[in-house]
Parts: sequence; C-alpha cells; structure tokens
Amino acid sequence: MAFTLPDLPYDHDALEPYVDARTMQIHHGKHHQGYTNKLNNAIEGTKWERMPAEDILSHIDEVPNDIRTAVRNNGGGYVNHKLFWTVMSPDGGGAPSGALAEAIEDTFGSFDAFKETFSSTAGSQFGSGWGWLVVDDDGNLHVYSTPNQDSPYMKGHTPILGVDVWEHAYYLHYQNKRGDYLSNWWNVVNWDQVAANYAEATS
Ligand code: MN3
Repeated sequence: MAFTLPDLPYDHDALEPYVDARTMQIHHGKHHQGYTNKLNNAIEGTKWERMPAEDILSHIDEVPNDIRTAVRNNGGGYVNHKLFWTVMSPDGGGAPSGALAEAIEDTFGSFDAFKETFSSTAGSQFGSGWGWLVVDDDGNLHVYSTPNQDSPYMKGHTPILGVDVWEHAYYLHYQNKRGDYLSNWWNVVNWDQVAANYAEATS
C-alpha cells in the first residue's frame, strides 16, 4: 500500500474538552483510515503510487479521468487530515511568535483580525469543507475555505493551518453549533507546528 494512516501525535482524549475523545476515535480511525484505503485502491498499479500524496494533488489535472474524482476526494482527505492532526496539540492555544506572527500582522492587521477572518471564512463554508491558512508561490499568506476534501495543493498553495468543518469533526459534541467548535478550536492550535510549516513553505 502506498499510503498508511499516520498515528495521532497524542491520545484520543488529549484535546478534551475542546475536541472530544469519541470524535477523535471515529475521525482518525474510521474517516481518515477510509480516505487512506480508498486513495490506495484508486492509485493501485499506476505511476501515482510512487509519488508523495501532496504532489499527486498538485498535479490533479493530470490524473486519469477514470480515477480523478476518487483521487481528488480521497487524496484530499488523506492529506488534509494528515496536516490537521499535527496542527493541534494538548499544549496548543495562545498566539504565534517570530516570523509567522509578523507575517500574520502584516497581512491581516493583527492576530485577532486574522482569527476573526479565519473563523468567519471557515464557519461560512457551505456544507462540508475546510478552512485554511496557506502560503502562495510568493510566500504570501491567504485565508480561504475549500469544499469537500479539496486541498490548497490543488491551487499550487501550501497549507500551513487547516480546520475541518465537516460535521463529522464536531457534531457529536457541538451538534449544529459550528461556531462554538471553531471558537473553542483555537485552544488546541499548535502554533509551533504552524510556524515550522510556515518556515518550510517560505524557505
Ligand atoms: Mn474530517
């Protein structure tokens, strides 16, 4: 198999009370495992098996028609969740420092203004999708949302922070209150990892 489900970098209950253990068990063990399996099945026996998943998404328009939708949905799901687990931490919250903090202030005016933009963008994604902080080719930051499992790599951007706004990410604990999930989610954001992602994307 080309791709394997990455282990969570913390216990299922580590993000309580902001993200509940049952949601983490199902989200990681069932949903992310499902995307991983279906991506592997879709690309089995093709040249795409030997490529990093992020690169497959960057070249999604070159993936053959008969498997493109499966690769888009499940490759996106595989890559998006792989990032998602790492940008959360039981030691998260607070604010970034260093170069990332400066870039956020330059781009959005202030850290609070960034959070407001990010939360409202993610919160207003219609139906299932993701909210993103990405780096473009010129090293500039952008916030936007994508539907379904579409990935910023499909636009040639590098995601450095993402939040899953599919109902499976919050419904057990928050039911229909996506806004409450998003406002609590800031308490688990792993800014050290986001800063490392920013440094790598701009190096
Ligand atoms: Mn999900």
